[in-house]
Amino acid sequence: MSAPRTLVVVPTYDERESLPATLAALREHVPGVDVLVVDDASPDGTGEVADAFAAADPAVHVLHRQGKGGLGAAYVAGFGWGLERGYDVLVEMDADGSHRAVDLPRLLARAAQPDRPDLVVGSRWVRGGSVVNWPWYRELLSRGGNTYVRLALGMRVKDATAGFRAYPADTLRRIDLASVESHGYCFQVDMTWRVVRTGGHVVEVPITFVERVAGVSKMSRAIVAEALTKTTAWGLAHRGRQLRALVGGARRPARR
Ligand SMILES: Nc1nc2c(ncn2[C@@H]2O[C@H](COP(=O)(O)OP(=O)(O)OP(=O)(O)O)[C@@H](O)[C@H]2O)c(=O)[nH]1
Ligand SMILES: [Mg+2]
Repeated sequence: MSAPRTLVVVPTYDERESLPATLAALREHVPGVDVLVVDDASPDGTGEVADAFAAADPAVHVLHRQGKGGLGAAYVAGFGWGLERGYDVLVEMDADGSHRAVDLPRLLARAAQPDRPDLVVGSRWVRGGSVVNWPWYRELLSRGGNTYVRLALGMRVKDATAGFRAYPADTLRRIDLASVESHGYCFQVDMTWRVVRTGGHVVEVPITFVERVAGVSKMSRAIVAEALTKTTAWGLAHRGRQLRALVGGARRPARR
């Protein structure tokens, strides 16, 4: 069997300083995969930096969008681009150096194992996973957020907010991508929940996550609030469905 065609989608907004090292590391550690930079008209000129890479390397592509539309919309556009072109596996990866290309072959190898997971998450919070250079409050937010997600949705996934992951194309085709409206890292929870709700098998592979050294984080209160509100709403809807199923089951007369 030939190797699956893989596309790494890298969303960028003002990542001029970090993008070159990210692309160089991808080309070095996973030379067989293609890369799509999805840039939202970054004011710092990241789009032109990406264009220069694409001009010099046929494996690098750039999708230019009109303006800052959020991480989720950038990924949905990038996935659409990749699905149209027949890629078998689509990868999410940040441009800021937090996700190490050196970890990607393990994610891809896991995706190709015979049990065929529907989603492979590069996880900070499983045994062997770690975070480098995070202040205590970032770790608390991520661990606390993930615990809340697990309790609200009843999912087993330890790092549902992780943004380094690999999807077989079939998984993305099954999900109604056009209806995904989440913007910030809530997008990651949204996608994980969609995979789980459609009966998908999610596996986690430990990664080392490194805090960015250049550029600025796009994390904001609005992004945390979006994740909290949406997760709570999905959790309530889920628990409501469970309750209705329980009550419906109790009312139904037992079959003889
Ligand atoms: N195209 C596009 N990319 C975005 C947008 N917002 C964030 N990104 C990119 O998404 C990736 C993750 O964003 P970060 O700012 O690192 O957010 P984060 O990883 O949650 O936060 P930090 O851990 O503080 O870095 C980076 O490559 C960003 O440049 C957006 O609106 N559009
Ligand atoms: Mg980051």
